[in-house]
Amino acid sequence: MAKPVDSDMASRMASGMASRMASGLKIRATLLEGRLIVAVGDITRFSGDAIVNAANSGLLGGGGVDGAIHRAGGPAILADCRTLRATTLKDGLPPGHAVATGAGHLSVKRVIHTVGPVWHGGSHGEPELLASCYTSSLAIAASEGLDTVAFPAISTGVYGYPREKAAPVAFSAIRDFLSDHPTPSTVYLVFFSDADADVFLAAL
Ligand code: AR6
Repeated sequence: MAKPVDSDMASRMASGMASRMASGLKIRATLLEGRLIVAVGDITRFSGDAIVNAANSGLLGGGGVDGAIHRAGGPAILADCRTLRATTLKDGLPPGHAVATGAGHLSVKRVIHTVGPVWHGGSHGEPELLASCYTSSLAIAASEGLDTVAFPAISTGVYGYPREKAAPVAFSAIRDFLSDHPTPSTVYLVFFSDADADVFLAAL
């Protein structure tokens, strides 16, 4: 027969569960003195100040995490993207750049859209462009006072950037930005699976 669980134990279990599941995501590791959290889950469930979208230059939606963000956020995000394309971004958003929109139904204030590089073997500026995605997105967060920001693993899906090569680029860009800026106070790197998070952690 199972042992009865006393109330102290029940509350310890509940609080442990809460910390492992903060912001709707499973926490896998905490780095950079608590300012970088490696998590697993669906980034559209993140509750905080901003989510970063791995978009394309057209900014009008797509597959992968881009499709998931537009589906979960609803039409307000696409409406903001269309306004940008009609005004300041007539030629689209270049790789390595970032721009913010509203977040529709998501549990964040802003979506920061960035365009990662397509992987062409690594000698076509891919690492610099990938680092620039993280840095440009973080610069928007800092300038808008967005304190908790979640990133997906930019370029590592449809755009084909090898996960183990993207990991140190993402980590260094985030570390360098945070060392110079108090905002955002906390960055989440959200992987879609435990296996993807394992690759990231092993590659550091
Ligand atoms: N939550 C967290 N991570 C996710 C989710 C999710 N809901 N869905 C996918 N991922 P990708 P890219 C992971 O392809 O490589 C789109 O069509 C996924 O496992 O979304 O930058 C755009 O419109 C992968 O690790 O983005 C562009 O055309 C990571 O997110 C193009 O894809 C990025 O995969 C951009 O390609």
